[in-house]
Amino acid sequence: MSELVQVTRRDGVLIAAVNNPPVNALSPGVPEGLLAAVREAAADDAIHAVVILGTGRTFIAGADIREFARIVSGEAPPLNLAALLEEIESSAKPVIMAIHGSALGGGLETAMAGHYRVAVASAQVGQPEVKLGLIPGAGGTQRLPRLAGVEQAMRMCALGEPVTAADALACGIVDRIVEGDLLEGALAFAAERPAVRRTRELQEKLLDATQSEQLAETFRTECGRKLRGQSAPLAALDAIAATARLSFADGIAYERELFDACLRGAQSRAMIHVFFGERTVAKIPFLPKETATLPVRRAAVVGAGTMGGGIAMCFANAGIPVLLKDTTQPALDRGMATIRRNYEASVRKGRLAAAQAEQRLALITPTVQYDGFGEADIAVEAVFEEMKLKQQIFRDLDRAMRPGAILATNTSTLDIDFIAAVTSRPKFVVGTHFFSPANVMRLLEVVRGKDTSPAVIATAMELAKPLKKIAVLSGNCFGFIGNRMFGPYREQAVSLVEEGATAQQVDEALTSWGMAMGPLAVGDLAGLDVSWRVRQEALRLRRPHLEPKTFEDVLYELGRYGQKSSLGWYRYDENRRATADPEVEHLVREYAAVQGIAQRTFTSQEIVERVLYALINEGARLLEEGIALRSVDIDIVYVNGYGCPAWRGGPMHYAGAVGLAKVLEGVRKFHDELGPAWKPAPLLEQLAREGKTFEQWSR
Ligand code: T1G
Repeated sequence: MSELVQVTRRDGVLIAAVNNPPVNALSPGVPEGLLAAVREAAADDAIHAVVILGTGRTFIAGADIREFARIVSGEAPPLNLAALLEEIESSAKPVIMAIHGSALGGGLETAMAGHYRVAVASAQVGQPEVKLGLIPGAGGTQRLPRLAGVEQAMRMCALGEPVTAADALACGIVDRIVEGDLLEGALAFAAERPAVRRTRELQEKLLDATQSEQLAETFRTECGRKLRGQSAPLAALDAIAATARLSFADGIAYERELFDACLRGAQSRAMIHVFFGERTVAKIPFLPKETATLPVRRAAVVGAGTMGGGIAMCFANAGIPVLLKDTTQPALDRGMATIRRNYEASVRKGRLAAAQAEQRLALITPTVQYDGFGEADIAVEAVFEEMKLKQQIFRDLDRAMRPGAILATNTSTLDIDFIAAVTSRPKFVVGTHFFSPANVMRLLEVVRGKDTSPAVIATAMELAKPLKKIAVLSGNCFGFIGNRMFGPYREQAVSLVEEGATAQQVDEALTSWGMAMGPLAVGDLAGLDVSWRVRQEALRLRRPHLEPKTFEDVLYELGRYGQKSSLGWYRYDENRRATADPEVEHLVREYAAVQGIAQRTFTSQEIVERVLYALINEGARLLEEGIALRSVDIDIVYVNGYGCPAWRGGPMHYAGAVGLAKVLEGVRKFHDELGPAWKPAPLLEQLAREGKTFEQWSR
């Protein structure tokens, strides 16, 4: 008995329990242990059935993702799960899979190689491989359609979302929902002496080639919209559609071919980088794991505007009572009305039950006073991006909050230390930069000031979990990680238009590359008045390499603030749909003539390099300065806060994919052509010289 698969016997049933914490991944030794258990059962006449389940918190949650890089590099043998599972399926004695927690990827594939599946009601099953740039590689695209039907299989494999045990029962993946103890339920199922039923032999739910292809086409369109640029979803659809024309064995071979192509592709490397990166960012090297955190049972938010209201919702959604303060009742009423509208929209979309929405609303207490702040464990300031105002609020909070409570600011660029300096408790002051809309965006930048204590940093990072955020720790600089880099990124986009490109050409180049929105359209979304104020503050702080004036200032001075004023870089209709505005083209050419800016045309590749290399170069500076702990922290900020596609892995991962020597060559060229803003970051030069990627660097 391997320690990874523990075998026991009861009532003539051989029980194989996978014991590979934390998620019972199919690491080397686990599939072999399962196969050995099934063979042991076959050889033992006293055994009439096999039950396979997971110990701890879940069934098998998939292949061991950490193995993939080793498989691609040849250090580890290719995945041969499909062959192992087929042998399990060939067992002459019924194999019953008992599912709790998550049966995902190879976990569900293993379950489907069983003859029957029972599950507890709280279990979920899915094929989320596309979220890793992969497709099911152990028979999932061939067995799932045979159990659940082609349409359900296409939806699960192409979109990657898991389904509940109840839905799995309804569509035929699961045979029974077990009340009470899962193992007892599985043993009772085995005691009914079910006949062996091999999934691979089921044909009645398969479709003919025409029907399969029509369905595949429908899902290709949906994937083109929801998963733009990703290749794995399309490969998964091809594998499933092939069930209409290939035998099971040939279907397995075809799936294998498509899986291997995905595994060796850049998109899978990028998405696996993001998968682990989203977990790495929670690990703070200088914070021992046992750093005590402070309790957060009650919260308070100051400012009932868009951000403050969204932040209050985050606390309410986590079940944490929260005071929401503004200076006037009308402002407060507006804020509460927006929150109520947001919850009503979630109920309308079926994301929330009406009762849940009411419960959450009831956790938000509007107030125009600081009364009650003394019971809060944390207050988050979310007012106008103006230092004097923030300092005044922190003086008030310092008085209103109990000793030991945390004072957090949602500032997106301003100096945390300046804010902490006006309080008696700088150790308890921290930045918690939410991204708009705060109740939707997953990213949370936690910003440590020079005096922020380890316990407060650990508490803010830990708070991300109940708030369902991904927290990334940032040092204290202008713009922290995301906005510090977004400055040069957008400045280059504006410069390209000043030099002859059109706004839509610049935006389309970046959206074709994969960004959710182009840099100029983002300016219109956030508000050119907001970015103008941020620029003025940056100029006042004498941030290096900033042009004193850009064409975007002209748009601001004309009152063209973007979507909020229906005019910005683009013209917006009542549904905020953007169209190119010839007036802007005329204005920017006029501006360029006055400024004496030479005009020329640009290719999309040049635009992408100009804008992304500026982002990467600034990211390298952040690493040198210790503002970002690791390059993956920057990648996670950009994937979760700025619309960078996971299949690009984030700007720093992308730099590695391009090759740092090539990036450096481009930066040097721009430095020669465009001046000091393009001075290559020493870290970029060093790593390019050493032939390394940013991921291979650590402080
Ligand atoms: N392989 C290796 N490590 C994994 C892992 C996996 N499949 N899943 C999780 N971990 C690690 C994770 O990095 C973290 O490590 C710890 O486990 C806890 O994870 C052949 C090819 C199961 C829903 O995509 O969705 O099968 O940070 O923090 O919030 O066709 O983990 O503690 O060091 O996420 O409770 C398909 C991925 C793989 C499932 C649990 N399977 N995992 O969530 O814990 S490809 C997946 C999850 C495949 C086959 C194909 C979640 C979870 P550390 P966690 P959680």
